[in-house]
Amino acid sequence: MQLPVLNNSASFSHPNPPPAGEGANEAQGATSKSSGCSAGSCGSTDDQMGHLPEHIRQKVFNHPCYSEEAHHYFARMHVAVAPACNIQCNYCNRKYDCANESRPGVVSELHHPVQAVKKVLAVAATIPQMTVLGIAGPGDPLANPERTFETFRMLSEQAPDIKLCVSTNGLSLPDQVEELAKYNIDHVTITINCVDADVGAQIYPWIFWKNKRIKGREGAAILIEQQQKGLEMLVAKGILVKVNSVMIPGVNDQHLAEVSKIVKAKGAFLHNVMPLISEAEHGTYYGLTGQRGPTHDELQALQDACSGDMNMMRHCRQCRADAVGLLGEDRGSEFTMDKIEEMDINYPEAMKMRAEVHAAINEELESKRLAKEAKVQLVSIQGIQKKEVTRPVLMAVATKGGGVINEHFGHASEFLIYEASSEGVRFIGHRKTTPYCEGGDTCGDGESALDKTLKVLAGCEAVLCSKVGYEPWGPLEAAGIQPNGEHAMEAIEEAVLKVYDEMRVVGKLEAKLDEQQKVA
Ligand code: CLF
Ligand code: SF4
Repeated sequence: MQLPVLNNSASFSHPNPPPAGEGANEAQGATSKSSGCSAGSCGSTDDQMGHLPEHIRQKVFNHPCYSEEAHHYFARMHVAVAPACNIQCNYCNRKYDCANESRPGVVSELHHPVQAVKKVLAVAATIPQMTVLGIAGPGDPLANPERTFETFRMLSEQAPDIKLCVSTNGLSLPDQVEELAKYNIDHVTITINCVDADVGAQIYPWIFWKNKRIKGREGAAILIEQQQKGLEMLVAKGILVKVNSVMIPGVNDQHLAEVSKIVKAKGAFLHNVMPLISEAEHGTYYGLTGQRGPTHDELQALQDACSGDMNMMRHCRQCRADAVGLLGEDRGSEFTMDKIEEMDINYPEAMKMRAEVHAAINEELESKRLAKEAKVQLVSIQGIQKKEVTRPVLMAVATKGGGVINEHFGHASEFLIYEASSEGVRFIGHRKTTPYCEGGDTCGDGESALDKTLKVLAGCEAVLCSKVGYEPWGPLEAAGIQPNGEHAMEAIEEAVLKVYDEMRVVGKLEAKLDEQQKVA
C-alpha cells in the first residue's frame, strides 16, 4: 500500500513487531550489553534492538523516544493535562512547562481530560504514524493523578492501539505504580538528576511532602529515595523505564556517570542526559544566577562516558508538553480545539487504517534494513576496512524524517550529527538552528541566520542535505564545512559512510591527521 506522508515530504516505516510478554528485568539488563560505540551505528536501533528479547522489541520498535531508529519514522504526541507540581527544580519557572521533559521557556495550552482524549483520537486518525501518547506536563503528571489517570483510562478503552507513556519527577511514583500498571502503561520516564542528597540540595530548593514543604538536603534525600524506590517497583512490574538527567555543569556533571551506573544496575532501559537550558529571560533560579548549560562537546563526552554502562538516548528534542508529530517537529497548530470540534472521527475505522499503515511501514523498513546491511558491507570491504586512516569526522545531516537525506540546507531548523570513523557511523545528537531561508538578515545581535548555522555546525567537516544554494556554499567552505547535496533521498548512514570514504580516497583524512600530529 502507498504510505501516507507524516510531514511534507517523508514517508515512514518500522521494524518487525514481536509478540508481547512480561519480564522487562531481563531485557533491561540485556539492553545495556550492547552499549558503547563499537562498529556500526551504536545509536541505531539495529544495534539497540538486535539482541532484545522479542517481547521487549514489541514495546520499543515503534516508540520514537525508546528507539533511535523509530524516531525517523514514528511520531508521538503529548497532551497537557497536568498543571500542578510537588517539587521545585532550580531550572524551572512555573510559568512554563515542566523542564524535566520539555524545552524550557515554553507554555502549553492546558486541556481537560475529555478534550485531551478528543485531541488524541483526532491526531491518531490524521497521522497514523503517531504511535505514542505521552503525558509530560505542564507540571508533574503524577502530582495530578486524577487528571492523568482519567486521560489514560479513557484512552486505553477508546484507542487500544496507542502506547501510553508518562514522565515524572518520581516523588509520588511509588504510590502510583499499581495504577500505572492498570492501564498497561509500558513506558515511564523518571527524571533523576542525582543519587546524592548534597548534590540534590543544589538542584531542588524544596519538595512538598505529606502536606509540608521540606527544604534543602532533607527534601532532596526524600526525593532521591522515592525515585529509586519507584524505579525498582516499575522494573519489577516489567514496565520499561527511561531515566532523564539534566546535565548541570559544576553541579551534577561529575556525578551523572555514577547515576547512570546505579540506574542501570536497577534495570532502567535507557538513560537520556539532557543539557541544562538556562536563559536569563526564562526567570529560573539558574537562569538568573548565571548557571551555564553544557557545550555540545561536554554533553557528548558525558554521554559517551555513561554509554559504557548503559544505552544512551541521544535524539531527545526536549519536547513541549503539547507536542504533536515527529520528534523535532511540531504540528500542534493543526490540532487546535476549534479545528478538532469540527472533525468527525470514527476511531474504529481509523484503527483499521492505522493497522494497514503500520504493516506497510513494517515491510518498508525491513527491506531498507536488508539493503542497508548489504551496501554498508560493500563500502566497508572497498575502503574503510583497510583502516588506512582512523580519524573520526563529524558530519551534519538535514532530514525531515524517514531515515533519508531529504531537507534543503536553507530550510533545516535542526541538523542531525553523525560521527564517521573506521569503526563505522554513529549518531551523536542534534543541533537546532534558525532556517537560513527564513532567518532574514539577522536573528539577534546582528548575527545572520547563516552565521548562527555556521556556529551551530562547528566541528563538522561536511553538511549533507538534499540541496544547498550558491550563497551559503562559500561561507560553509570557508568555515571548513563541505556542503554536499549529492546524496539526496539516500539513507543517512550509508551516505555518511560514502562521504567519509570519499574523504579518505582524496587524502583529506590523512592531511588532517598529519596536522593534528604536528600540533601534538
Ligand atoms: Fe513523550 Fe517522553 Fe514519552 Fe517520549 S517525549 S513522555 S518518552 S512520548 Fe522523548 Fe520528547 Fe525527549 Fe521526552 S524526545 S522530551 S524523551
Ligand atoms: Fe518544574 Fe517539572 Fe521540576 Fe516540577 S518537576 S519544578 S514542573 S521542572
